[in-house]
Amino acid sequence: MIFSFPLLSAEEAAALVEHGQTVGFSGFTPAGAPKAIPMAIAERAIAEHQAGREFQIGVLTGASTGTSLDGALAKADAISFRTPYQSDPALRARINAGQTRFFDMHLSLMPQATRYGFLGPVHWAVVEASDLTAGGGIVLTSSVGCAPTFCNKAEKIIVELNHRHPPTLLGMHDIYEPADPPHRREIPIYAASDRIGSPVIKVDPARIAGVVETAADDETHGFADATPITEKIGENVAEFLAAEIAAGRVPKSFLPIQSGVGDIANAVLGALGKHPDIPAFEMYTEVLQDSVIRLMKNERVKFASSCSLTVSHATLRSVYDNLEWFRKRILLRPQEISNNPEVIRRLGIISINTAIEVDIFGNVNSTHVMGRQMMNGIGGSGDFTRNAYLSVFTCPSTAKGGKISTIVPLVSHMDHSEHSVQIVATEYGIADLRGRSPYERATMIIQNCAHPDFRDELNGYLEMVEGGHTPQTLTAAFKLHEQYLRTGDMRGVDWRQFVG
Ligand code: 0RQ
Repeated sequence: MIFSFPLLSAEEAAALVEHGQTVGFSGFTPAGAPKAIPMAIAERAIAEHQAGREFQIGVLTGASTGTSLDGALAKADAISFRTPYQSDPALRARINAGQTRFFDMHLSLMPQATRYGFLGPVHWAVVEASDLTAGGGIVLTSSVGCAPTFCNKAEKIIVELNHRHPPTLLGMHDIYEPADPPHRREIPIYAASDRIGSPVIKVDPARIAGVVETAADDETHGFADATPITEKIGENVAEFLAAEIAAGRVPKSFLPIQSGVGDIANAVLGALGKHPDIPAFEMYTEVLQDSVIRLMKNERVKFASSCSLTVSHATLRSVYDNLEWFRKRILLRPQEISNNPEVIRRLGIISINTAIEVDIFGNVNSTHVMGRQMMNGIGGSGDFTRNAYLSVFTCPSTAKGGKISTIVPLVSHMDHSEHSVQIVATEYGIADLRGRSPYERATMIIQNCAHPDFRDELNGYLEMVEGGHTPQTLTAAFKLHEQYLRTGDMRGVDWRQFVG
């Protein structure tokens, strides 16, 4: 027993979950996701399938999880429905094969959608904890995600008590759930470091069905070192923001930064940290990567509010070894607060996210390859982009060895529209779309951001179009994509068939 909670094996916990039920798991990209229980549920699904019985569950999380959760359950064909974000190759393959229903949603909306009942009943909350208090206080681990809402909404809770995270994490989390309309009030955060909630998730102890003890690392990995291309993108963004400060459009004290996931995001943060004209800054973001911890140690990042600590094992260990120092500088919040539109607009966040492709008018595709294949999901990029003081999208100008231009006439799937996207940055430069007409945006994006191998082709498209506020030819707009799908190369599109 841990206090009055029954101690269970992972298999005993998995046996409580029934076919057709929905489970809300803690975890966010993939920090703080349970590991032992989902693996045991996957084993159970395999055994049930071998016995000729159905076994699938609905899987709700904060964001992506690791191989023990999304990976194991997908390989066991145990997921009927999944939301709001994923990045596991096995799950992605099932989604793109039409075998798993996936609902791609803004991460800030996940907790309220769960509370409003939009996603149906939640039968179980399975949450990773670093400690439990006698009164039913759950101390989370390296993320908050949607765990508070799952705990409050689910019929029953199972806790995975992971001894890899110290109980002294108490105080790193700020748990707050807003009231629902018509009773919602303002969220009283006026600075990235403001605390508004409780350090633990408070639940009725009677709702905790059991505790499974584990000692497993987060299934995070480090990021690749900056390449010449990601480094150049980072420098371009840093130069642009320094110039905005110099021009008086961004306060001299700078503004809090939100940064997406991945190698480009890591390189951009590194460049911001190095730039002599950018002062030490704060983060109000959803994911903290290794680069932020490094910048904190160098006193270039003063404070970071986030939803998760998605860092390498060595970096997490260094945080835990100096917990008193970091506790004053890092706060982990639920995703409906880390990604909250009201707070993002109030604090004046500069958002920096990565695109799969951008069109010449400034629409951004963050999620689908060639319009059809789901990559990860929109994640929090829309929460931040739509409400940012300045919204930036970065991407290399080409993909797949130069055969794909990430700058296209029309995005093959749209996540962020021209109305929300302000700055586009590639290794070639920056396009500042603020206050520009569609034609001006198009010439600027082609000139400043497109790879030289594709500039003539994109200009050719623009020259071919006759008139209209947004110069677009619907029959030709996907010609680059269509040629790539046919030949494996977007280069050398011939527009003559579309002219006259
Ligand atoms: O595939 O590895 O097989 O070569 O896409 O691309 O350049 O490595 O970039 O890892 O930063 O991911 C948009 C997916 C970028 C990510 C996306 C191929 C490319 C490669 C990955 P390979 P890169 P990244 C906060 C914000 C949405 C959510 C978000 C993402 C692979 O940033 O999921 O922003 N964003 N959340 O080759 C075909 C193109 C391509 C392409 C890239 N045009 N066509 N393939 N690739 N461009 C975090 C959260 O919300 C949790």
